[in-house]
Amino acid sequence: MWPCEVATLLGLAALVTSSPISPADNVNRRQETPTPTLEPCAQVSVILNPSGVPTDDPRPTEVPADIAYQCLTSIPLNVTSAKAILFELPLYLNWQSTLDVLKDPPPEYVEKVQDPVDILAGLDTISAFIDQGYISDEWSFGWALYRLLGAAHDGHLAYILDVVGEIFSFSRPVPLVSVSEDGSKLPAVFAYTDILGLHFKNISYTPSAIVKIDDQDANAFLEDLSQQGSLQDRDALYNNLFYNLAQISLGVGGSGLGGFTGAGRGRYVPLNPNTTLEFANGTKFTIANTAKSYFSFQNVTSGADLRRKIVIDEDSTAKFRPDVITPVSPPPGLDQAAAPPLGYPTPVVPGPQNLINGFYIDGPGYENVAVLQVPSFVSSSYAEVAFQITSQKFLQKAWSEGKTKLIIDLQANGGGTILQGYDLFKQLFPALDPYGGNRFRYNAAVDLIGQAFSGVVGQSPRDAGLKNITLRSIQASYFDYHTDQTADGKPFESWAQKVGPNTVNEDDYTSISRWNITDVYIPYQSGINITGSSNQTRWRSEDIVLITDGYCASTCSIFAELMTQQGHVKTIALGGRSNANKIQAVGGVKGANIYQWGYIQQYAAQAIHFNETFQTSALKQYTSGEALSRSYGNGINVRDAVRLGDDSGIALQFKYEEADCRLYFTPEMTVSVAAIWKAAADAQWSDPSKCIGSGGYYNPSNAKRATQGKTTTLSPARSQMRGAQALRQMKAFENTFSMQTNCKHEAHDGFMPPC
Ligand SMILES: *C1O[C@H](CO)[C@@H](O)[C@H](O)[C@H]1NC(C)=O
Ligand SMILES: *[C@@H]1O[C@H](CO)[C@@H](O)[C@H](O)[C@H]1NC(C)=O
Ligand SMILES: *[C@@H]1O[C@H](CO)[C@@H](O)[C@H](O)[C@H]1NC(C)=O
Ligand SMILES: *[C@@H]1O[C@H](CO)[C@@H](O)[C@H](O)[C@H]1NC(C)=O
Ligand SMILES: *[C@@H]1O[C@H](CO)[C@@H](O)[C@H](O)[C@H]1NC(C)=O
Ligand SMILES: *[C@@H]1O[C@H](CO)[C@@H](O)[C@H](O)[C@H]1NC(C)=O
Ligand SMILES: *[C@@H]1O[C@H](CO)[C@@H](O)[C@H](O)[C@H]1NC(C)=O
Ligand SMILES: *[C@@H]1O[C@H](CO)[C@@H](O)[C@H](O)[C@H]1NC(C)=O
Ligand SMILES: *[C@@H]1O[C@H](CO)[C@@H](O)[C@H](O)[C@H]1NC(C)=O
Ligand SMILES: *[C@@H]1O[C@H](CO)[C@@H](O)[C@H](O)[C@H]1NC(C)=O
Repeated sequence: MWPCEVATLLGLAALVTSSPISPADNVNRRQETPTPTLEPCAQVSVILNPSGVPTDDPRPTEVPADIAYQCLTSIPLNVTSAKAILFELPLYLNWQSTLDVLKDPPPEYVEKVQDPVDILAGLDTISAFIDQGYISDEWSFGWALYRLLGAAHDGHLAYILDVVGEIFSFSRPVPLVSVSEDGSKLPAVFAYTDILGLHFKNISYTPSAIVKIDDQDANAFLEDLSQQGSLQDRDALYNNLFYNLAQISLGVGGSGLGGFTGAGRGRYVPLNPNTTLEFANGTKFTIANTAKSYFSFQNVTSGADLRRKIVIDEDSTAKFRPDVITPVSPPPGLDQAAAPPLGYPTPVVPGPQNLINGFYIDGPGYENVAVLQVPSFVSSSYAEVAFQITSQKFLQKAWSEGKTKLIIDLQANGGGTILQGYDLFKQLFPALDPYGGNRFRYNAAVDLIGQAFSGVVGQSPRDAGLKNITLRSIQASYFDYHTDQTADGKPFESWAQKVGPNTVNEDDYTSISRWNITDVYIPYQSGINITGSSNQTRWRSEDIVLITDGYCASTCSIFAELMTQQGHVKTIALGGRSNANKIQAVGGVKGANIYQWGYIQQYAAQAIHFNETFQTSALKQYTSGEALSRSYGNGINVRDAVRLGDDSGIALQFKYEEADCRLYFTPEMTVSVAAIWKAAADAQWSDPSKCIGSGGYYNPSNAKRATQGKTTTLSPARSQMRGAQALRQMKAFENTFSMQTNCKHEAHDGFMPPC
């Protein structure tokens, strides 16, 4: 079993408390299984293939959660493979912009946001655990890596080993919400079905709050569980456990029915056989936890057999399920409007696939308010132009129809194409020059790639019409020093000037750079030209407000930074833990760029191709090795964002910043989003006393809660599309499970009933 200090070192404390499946439990349970002679993975095979041979669909897709867990932990560890992965990981982790700071972050971050983590030291610890026999199966190895990186609470940073991501999706089939009865009492947790019953007045009982989960205080249980998420802010993490209309509006691109149900990255978190909910009225309700698998598991006889058939053999029939259609390239029409999202009114100007929509609010008192709902910044080529046109059309229409107030609803916005964030800002503040300062962590590979790329680009002028696509992609990359401008808006004169390194708070970074939004390669990078709609601001800063549920990450954080720091626009944050403190508006990763690891590998190979003297350099190690070939999903945050005029050198990721106003979710807001907009308009423009939290912002007891790692947020520019697309696919795949898109219910009255 895990010694206590071992678990703490690895950041596994929350696993022990919130998912009390320790290896010791596992051993006991294995002895109690109904068919003790059958290996756990063979039991899975029997459950998923009841007749033993391929049968007509539908076949079962679910097994009890504990059998899935026992199966995963029965896959013997291939130590050679594990050691190779541990050797290779630092090559990529060296690109993580916050790698050094995470070891010793600014005190305010540690006090109010998350604990420090030394990731490279953690790898050594994992290696030692393998040597000492604490880690002896593939899943425990993969999970230790996942949790170690998860402790960074950086939505751009992940390494998901095949066995962790590919085989099972754990699920608790009961979505919850946390709501305040009247918008001012402390929020309490309810089963979403109860809230629906209340809303439609078709239940005979009075819904009762959930006070305990698995015999623990419900809030404490949920706060611990929420720490499995990838967001950094604790209130945002808490919100992400619950059913949320904006997440549902994104379909498979959102985090489904909420982290409590196992949506998003919650699906990797192993579960006990059941979850017991205890309500305030004394009723107890036990739900069976499950694990779903898309794999057939045909004839799988043991963990070792599973590894052979599923992890190693890509084409195995044990993997193949004819009833599952894996998402491939998007079908046509994805730049078109879809049906209005559940719980939303009909948009006045609908955007592509509910990635953006413009609304008015029905009802007296709100005639002058327009709402631009922006739950995404796209990140996929098919909808870039349609996305931009939607905001252009809507803003013009709203203004010309007398809407003097503008709500920008950013709930659930995990990012997307960086330059779409700039474009929306420019449409609202055309006279302002967006700052968006960013920097890489200096490392030898960044420098060498830049030397190689900047060495060849002079061969041809920067020209969007360039026929040589290799040259074009190199010229459009960060590693051509002509890309980007200096902090004060001048061209870089050399790669040496761009790369630095500059020592900031004892760590080395490249020079601050900023996107050059008039660069000829902007359309190549983002699919659009950055416009700006007119030469004067129409809405004044105080006529605009941003609302978030804390889930504002990546490009959303870039946009929010421009809007608040340069546009002086105020923010309203929704939900949060059950207290009356102030909360942050931007609770997701504030890093400015994600790379997929394969992208780094490809850059390194290209650099060697252009300058053969680099064959013997640090770049030679970036071959497609074990870490990449066994990765189900990965990402690295390569750029810090830094604030205009801030001399502290601290990346935005480590800054704690309260929203200007906090509102609790009410029951109605979880069924009809217009209730949110009305409350936001009231608080912003007529009654600021509606905002919660005049008192102290921080409750130290929360700091004692466990310290762990959930959801992904993506945002590269076009030149980083490979990474973006891979991660988008990964996210879509993750959420296909939790969204249960094949469930038989139809949508009722604008909401999606849980199924
Ligand atoms: C900017 O304002 C001037 C003067 O009002 C006007 O002539 C011009 O068309 C405007 N430009 C744009 C792009 O709106
Ligand atoms: C263990 O992994 C190594 C590296 O991938 C591989 O060469 C070897 O065949 C594996 N051994 C087994 C028994 O699968
Ligand atoms: C109440 O009505 C809603 C909307 O028609 C429906 O989805 C839900 O299943 C009903 N609940 C019960 C308990 O009948
Ligand atoms: C207690 O509350 C739960 C959850 O709202 C509900 O399902 C149950 O029917 C209630 N029990 C009684 C006796 O009212
Ligand atoms: C829930 O799981 C526990 C084991 O963790 C088991 O002892 C208990 O009987 C289960 N309860 C129900 C109602 O299935
Ligand atoms: C599974 O085993 C059965 C019986 O031995 C055999 O007929 C079938 O072909 C096997 N299926 C696969 C996919 O190996
Ligand atoms: C494109 O440009 C690269 C870099 O200068 C060069 O190596 C390559 O030969 C060019 N390809 C063609 C087809 O001209
Ligand atoms: C931005 O890009 C444009 C077009 O390529 C170029 O003319 C301009 O000099 C660049 N600005 C800076 C500051 O590099
Ligand atoms: C961007 O502007 C350039 C120059 O006006 C134009 O050629 C190009 O088609 C535009 N691209 C997009 C995607 O609008
Ligand atoms: C390769 O890189 C070295 C070191 O930066 C440099 O001296 C040399 O000129 C480069 N060669 C080419 C062909 O760019």
